[in-house]
Amino acid sequence: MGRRVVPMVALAVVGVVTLFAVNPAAASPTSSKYQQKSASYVVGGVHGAADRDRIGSTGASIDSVGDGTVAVTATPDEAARIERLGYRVTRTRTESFPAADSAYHDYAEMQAELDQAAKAYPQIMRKLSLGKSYEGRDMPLIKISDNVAKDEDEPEILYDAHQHAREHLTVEMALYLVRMFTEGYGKDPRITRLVNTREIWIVPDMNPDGGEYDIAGGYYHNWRKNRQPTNAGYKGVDLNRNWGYKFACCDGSSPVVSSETYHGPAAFSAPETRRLRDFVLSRRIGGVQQIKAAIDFHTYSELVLWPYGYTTMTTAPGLGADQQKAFAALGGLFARSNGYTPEQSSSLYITDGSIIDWLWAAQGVWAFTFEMYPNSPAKGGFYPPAGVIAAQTARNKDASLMLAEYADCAFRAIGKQEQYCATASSPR
Ligand code: 0X9
Ligand code: CA
Ligand code: CA
Ligand code: ZN
Repeated sequence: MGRRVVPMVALAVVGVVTLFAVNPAAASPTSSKYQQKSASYVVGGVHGAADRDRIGSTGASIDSVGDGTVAVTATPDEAARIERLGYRVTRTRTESFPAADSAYHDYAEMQAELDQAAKAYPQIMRKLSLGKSYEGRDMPLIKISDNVAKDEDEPEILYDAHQHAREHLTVEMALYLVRMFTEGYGKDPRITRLVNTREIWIVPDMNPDGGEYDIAGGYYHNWRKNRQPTNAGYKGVDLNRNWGYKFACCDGSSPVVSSETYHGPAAFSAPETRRLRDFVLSRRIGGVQQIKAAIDFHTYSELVLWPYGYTTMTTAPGLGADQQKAFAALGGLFARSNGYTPEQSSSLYITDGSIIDWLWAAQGVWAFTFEMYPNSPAKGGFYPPAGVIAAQTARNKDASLMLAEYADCAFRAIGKQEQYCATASSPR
């Protein structure tokens, strides 16, 4: 283990890790535009469309309409304006990060930033929903493309984040990608071409319940799993052991409910994995999976990983020699751009029921796991200071773009596009 930190084994030093979590010098803004912090409020005394229009005209976004109430996302200024119009305004209780780490987005702040981006870029971005988490939180789904309202015949890409609750930097990564594709459109030619020729799906928060629990009470809980109760009173299924390919096959997960890698009673027993599975299945059109490539973001160890996780064999059923070579070639390209270490996922340790094994074996998606910053517990482990967010998300810009560029023909990475991809030869 001298060469690098193995992520799950890093659990053993959890006590040390938390010490690094609080760094008073760390808070620093991540991006220009969305820095006024929005929050969720319930507005009372709302009796019809005219009231809702008045509330909306303050700039607040109306998230849902209740009986005499509306739920809104608003900045403090907007909330004050709504109050001055004569409505009752109550802050919805949500968890937030410790003060030193307040540049990290909690659930409400993430939703607010996504709402604002969707409002600012209606031509190319839509905020949709995967459905609800176990505790009923909405799981946002972002689509970015030209003619975003239309399902066009363009290679589709999936970026998902935050299967593991304490891996908060991955939510920042997803928000970075949203900003990169929206703010870069029409400015950066590479981004513009991708938005015009791809359909990009971003799932910023696969585990909203676990994420909020992890920061509850103003300190970190080192929580990994979701928050679904098990039969024995313990809570939580490891979402990245709950996927339906070779589920629980190979000792790469645990049947013990209290375990950090508890795989759940059955594949897709967790609502959160079901939600993303159902979405991915819905992208199978006329028997052809539209999503061609994916990155599943985790922390930490600075690794680029590819299938399979359930076996250390480099080729296996559904993973032939050329496919393996293409995975390794792409992984190598990504790793050269972000400075991570590239390897087959099982060279870390065996994982069964992980998302990338399912995406590849069941759906043919060129799926990678990125383990982000840091590469050691001494740099913060799962809780690096907020000051690193900007650099450590931007670090994956090029690799994320390359994934989207190669989505039309991954075999181009080994020069075999003629053989395998018929007409495709370069990014359109
Ligand atoms: O164990 C995991 O799920 C990932 N490491 S973490 O520390 N973020 O929990 C690694 C998963 C890599 N393996 C596969 N994706 N198969
Ligand atoms: Ca399009
Ligand atoms: Ca499409
Ligand atoms: Zn993880």
